Amino acid sequence: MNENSFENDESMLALEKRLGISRRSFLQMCAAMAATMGLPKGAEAAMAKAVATKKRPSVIWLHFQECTGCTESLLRAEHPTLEKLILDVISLDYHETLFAAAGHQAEAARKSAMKANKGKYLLVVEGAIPTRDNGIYCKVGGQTAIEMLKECAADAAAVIAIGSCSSWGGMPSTPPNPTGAKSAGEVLGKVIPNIPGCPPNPYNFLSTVVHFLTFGKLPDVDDIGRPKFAYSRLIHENCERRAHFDAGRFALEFGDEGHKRGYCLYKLGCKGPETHANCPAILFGDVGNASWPVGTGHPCIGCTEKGIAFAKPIHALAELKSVRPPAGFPGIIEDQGKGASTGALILAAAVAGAAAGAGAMMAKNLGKNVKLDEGDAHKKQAERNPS
Ligand code: FSX
Ligand code: SF4
Ligand code: F3S
Repeated sequence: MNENSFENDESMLALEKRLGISRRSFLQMCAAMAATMGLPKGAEAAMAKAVATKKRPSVIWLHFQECTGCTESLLRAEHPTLEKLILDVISLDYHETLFAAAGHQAEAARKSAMKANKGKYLLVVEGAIPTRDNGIYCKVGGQTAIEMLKECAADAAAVIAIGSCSSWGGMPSTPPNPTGAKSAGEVLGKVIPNIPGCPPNPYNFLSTVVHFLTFGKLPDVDDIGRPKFAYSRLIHENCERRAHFDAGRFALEFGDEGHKRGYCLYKLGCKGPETHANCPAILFGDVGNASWPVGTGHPCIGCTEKGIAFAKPIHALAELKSVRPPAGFPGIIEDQGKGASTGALILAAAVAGAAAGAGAMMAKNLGKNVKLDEGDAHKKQAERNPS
């Protein structure tokens, strides 16, 4: 697929106007989403067509116990395309943070959107639901969060939990959990699709919604409801510091020589080895290479994973789920190793037909007008880790 495939396509011309971005950038984003989800060749064209022509699904977005970071991360993307695309792909019919309306007006808008789109709307839930004392610790328009969630879920085509709070309880459920905070799935009594992260990555939400729009169903999920394309791999498997882990080169204190050199953060408590997410592959905020927690020099706290974030001490060593470290560690002053370069991974993705991991590595470089060949990747690595 290239931009010429849609040259005189009126719906695509209209979309260009609507989004204020070129067809080329839009198609690159679709290709990135398709690669992120490991979809077969041709899916990107179907996704582009669906976004350009299909009726936008009505979305009712509820806020319960949370910090609104999920919404903020969707709307404060450095790259304006993402925010525009999200707001273009869905018809956001109820969202307490973004609504100009207030009080009864807002509640009336929610009820009329639910009625008009009965059985077809997507319900997105942000925040945990307090269940102690009949849920009195969170009320909106006189209803408890429990009542509102159940009422809105009854006629929804699908319910998606966004963020760790609604996915598994998140920060509000930290022991001793004074409000009895629970996930949306627990309150509804079933496993629902969820996109954990505190905050979650906006690309994972956008990809999930575009999949729904294109194929009429949500992407495949694991046994706890997380889309497999985003959560089937450990952070540790895609981390740019992995070569240091394997070679036994660790930062032992913030600001020490190993930390300055970009060594592995395992001994500072990095939970990458026991946390499933695609953060190192798709990054955050569209600001370029290394824009994810470990990339900036902070250990992963396991924010996507129940029982890790807000539960395990931040400095505690992670359980190594897939790989055991060597019995003895070399000193931290050895020469740095070199991991797979981004260029090599892009090539691998092209050869392998966008297999989930390598495809995601490719995705992070698409749509950003950054030419990352092998030379650039090495240069960037050298800038990050001067030796
Ligand atoms: Fe905040 Fe969302 Fe964390 Fe929770 O994200 S970023 S506390 S997951 O529900 O607003
Ligand atoms: Fe990366 Fe953390 Fe794994 Fe080290 S322990 S390689 S910093 S994910
Ligand atoms: Fe969260 Fe760890 Fe990713 S802290 S954002 S899962 S790197």
